[in-house]
Amino acid sequence: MDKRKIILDCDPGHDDAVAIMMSAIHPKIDLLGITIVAGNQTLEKTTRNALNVCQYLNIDTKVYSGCSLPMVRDKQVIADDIHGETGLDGPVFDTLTRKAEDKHAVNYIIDTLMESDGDITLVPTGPLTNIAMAMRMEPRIVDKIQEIVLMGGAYQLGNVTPAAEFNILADAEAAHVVFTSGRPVVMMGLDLTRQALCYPSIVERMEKIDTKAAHLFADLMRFFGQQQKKVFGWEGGPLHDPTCIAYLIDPSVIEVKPMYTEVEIRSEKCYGRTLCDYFNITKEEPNSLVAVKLDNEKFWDIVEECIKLYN
Ligand SMILES: [Ca+2]
Repeated sequence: MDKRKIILDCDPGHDDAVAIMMSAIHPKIDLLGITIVAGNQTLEKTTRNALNVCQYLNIDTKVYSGCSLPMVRDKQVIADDIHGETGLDGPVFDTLTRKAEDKHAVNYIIDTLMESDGDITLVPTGPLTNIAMAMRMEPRIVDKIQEIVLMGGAYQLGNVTPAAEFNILADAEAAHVVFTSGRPVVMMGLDLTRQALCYPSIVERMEKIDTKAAHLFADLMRFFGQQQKKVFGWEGGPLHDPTCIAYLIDPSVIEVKPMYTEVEIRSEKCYGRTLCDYFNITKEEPNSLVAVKLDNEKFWDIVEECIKLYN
């Protein structure tokens, strides 16, 4: 079977944790490395969370810590209202013995791409700082990237401001670098991920599988669901980041539409907006495939399949 080689660049984060879980085990994915960026919580915490998930699930993929601040702005936006004080509130982990590699995530991304045959897909599920920094530090990597399948943005409603989604808002300049890089971007925005609400019935369905992964999933999603209800009033939390992984496993799970997308970096109120030209009003050549529709049944079947693969 053809395995898709990926680097998962994440900021765990409840939904990032599930993305790690799925990408590390599925036979269609070759998870080369996990790179960490500040986002849902500080870099120290997001790195720790990734290591905790890997240790708990016996995932031996190396973890590289990356950028702790956005490229231009001097303050890191975090999402502790959704992900809690640790950034991964809910599950209880054993004492952490695993450590991140000494190499910086940006250097890892550059070296891995430069040594590759152009067959690596980048999967960013946090702010795009590490990816954009790598592109600026070594522009030759850009042509080596097979595809960028990211979670971020929205062509409709934002979630941190009325205009913007968290990952893009947290480092809009970095997002601008990525969207103007010339490489194909597949954008799993909020329009799509809000179709992946993890209702209590889904949590129960997964918990019944009764593997370590199943219990971790349930502990994560119970906390995540509660917070989402407080902030957005939904009965379930949108499982944002795993949509990228599901798409790589089976592209037919998500319908995408080519659009020209620009990231707003000048506006005060609309900073971080992904301006997706749904109707091609500007007549610009599309630079992104924007996700519009999720096959809900198929998506949860893929999540279930991954959880079942852990014994
Ligand atoms: Ca994330």
